[in-house]
Amino acid sequence: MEFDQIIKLIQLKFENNVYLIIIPIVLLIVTISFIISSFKKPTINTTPSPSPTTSSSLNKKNKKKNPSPPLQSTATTITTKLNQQKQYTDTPIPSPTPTTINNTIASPNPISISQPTIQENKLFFKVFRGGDIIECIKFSEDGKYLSFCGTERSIRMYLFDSLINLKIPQSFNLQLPFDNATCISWGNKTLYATLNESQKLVSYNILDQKSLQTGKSYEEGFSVNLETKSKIKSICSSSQSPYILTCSGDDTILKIFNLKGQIIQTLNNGQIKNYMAAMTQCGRFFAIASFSSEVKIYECIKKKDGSVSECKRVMSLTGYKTCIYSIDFSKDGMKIITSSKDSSIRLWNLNVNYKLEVDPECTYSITSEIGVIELIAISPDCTVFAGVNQTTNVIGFFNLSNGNLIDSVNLGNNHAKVNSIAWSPDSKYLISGGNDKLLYIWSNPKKL
Ligand SMILES: *[C@@H]1O[C@H](CO)[C@@H](O)[C@H](O)[C@H]1NC(C)=O
Ligand SMILES: *[C@@H]1O[C@H](CO)[C@@H](O)[C@H](O)[C@H]1NC(C)=O
Ligand SMILES: *[C@@H]1O[C@H](CO)[C@@H](O)[C@H](O)[C@H]1NC(C)=O
Ligand SMILES: *[C@@H]1O[C@H](CO)[C@@H](O)[C@H](O)[C@H]1NC(C)=O
Ligand SMILES: *[C@@H]1O[C@H](CO)[C@@H](O)[C@H](O)[C@H]1NC(C)=O
Ligand SMILES: CC(=O)N[C@H]1CO[C@H](CO)[C@@H](O)[C@@H]1O
Repeated sequence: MEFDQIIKLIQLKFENNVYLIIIPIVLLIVTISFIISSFKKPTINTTPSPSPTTSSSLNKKNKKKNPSPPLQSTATTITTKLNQQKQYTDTPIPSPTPTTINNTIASPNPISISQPTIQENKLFFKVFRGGDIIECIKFSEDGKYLSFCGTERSIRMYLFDSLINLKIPQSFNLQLPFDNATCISWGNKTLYATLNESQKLVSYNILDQKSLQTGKSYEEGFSVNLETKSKIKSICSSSQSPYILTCSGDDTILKIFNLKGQIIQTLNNGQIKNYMAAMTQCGRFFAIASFSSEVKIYECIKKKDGSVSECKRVMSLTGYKTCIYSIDFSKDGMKIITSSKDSSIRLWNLNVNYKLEVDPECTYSITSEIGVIELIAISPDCTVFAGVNQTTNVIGFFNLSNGNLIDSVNLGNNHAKVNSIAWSPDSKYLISGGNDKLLYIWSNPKKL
């Protein structure tokens, strides 16, 4: 039945009380359109700016443009934000000034935020940036910095709050010496990175906001040779952990460094190929996903002075028949989730008496509804986990308590291969990034 037919019907029923009908309908339409508009990214200006429309749409697209000023910005606030950003940028990224004032930006390095185009309710927004492929995304534990690296000569740092709330986010880059970073990880106000060509482990002390405003945002720390030719798959650290763990892929070597960058221990996981390592927040345990069907869990013993004396294998997750692609610990370290080549996802309870050689119990094993999951991450609030199928580029959000799929998004083409995902520490957002060089910021479907 057509809409106007319905109206007619209602009108017939109520005879002359037309206004009684029209007013509620108008109210309904207004409410619906309000609901629809509230699904869109809040910072995007929906109210038309007093200047010509090109200006407002240009501002939108230019939000991420680094030091080059938004062309038509009439608003003075934009300028202030730009100045702010300049202070946060150690070395401004030279970006050619766009020559058009159209919606499409002529610059080859567009850095901007777009309105949602896919799965509108879940995509909070996406960030177009001037960089290349994104390999690794990590949040600082306090959620202040969103950092990522990839095929570029710098590690990018966004002040996450400004990325979510401001038109011009505050950011700076950590410059890398003729190299690209493959993995990054946060410690106590320190960022650790592994470099691709020089095979080094490097550290950067991230200076606080006050120092940022004086222009200096970081200091270089140590730089040590990893002494491996194999590609580093993971680096693990935390503000509480007295060590940094690196996990290399082909030679299956795990290296444990103290926070000064001195090697403490070298371990061979001996499982043909390592896919990744994960560590508990406090650093007491770490686990390795590998080509073998067994996940080995190691414990690191602390000495009285807080440093690490030794890490040794204490538990195993067994029962799989295929290789394990990805693992993640819950924030409290009591659970671990695993995803394997046979499309199964298993949650394990680690709260067992492993000293009596009791192995962790499998809480559930489910078959993933989105196929094989190669990246898995539990939300910090321990309610959902996200999983990525890197062939279809589907990101699924699952209920952690039973493994049910809550929601999914599909990036759907091979150029968009997702290489990394990271939860914001408040569990509100999942960030993904990969071969399409974009950062996607997804809303946690449980928090919508
Ligand atoms: C910009 O807009 C003008 C007029 O609308 C059009 O002639 C021109 O081709 C556009 N330029 C680009 C790069 O889209
Ligand atoms: C690392 O180096 C290899 C070649 O040595 C290259 O194929 C790969 O793209 C590089 N990765 C990054 C992130 O630069
Ligand atoms: C982090 O470092 C600061 C000093 O730089 C220290 O006061 C603080 O206790 C450290 N936090 C942790 C969790 O180790
Ligand atoms: C992703 O999912 C599809 C469909 O379930 C499956 O065919 C594919 O094998 C999965 N990806 C990988 C890497 O296995
Ligand atoms: C997750 O599952 C639990 C237990 O079945 C249920 O109580 C909860 O509502 C579910 N959460 C979501 C977001 O589906
Ligand atoms: C070793 C090295 O620097 N590799 C690449 C890092 O990324 C840039 C792109 O920004 C490439 O040009 C380099 O070749």
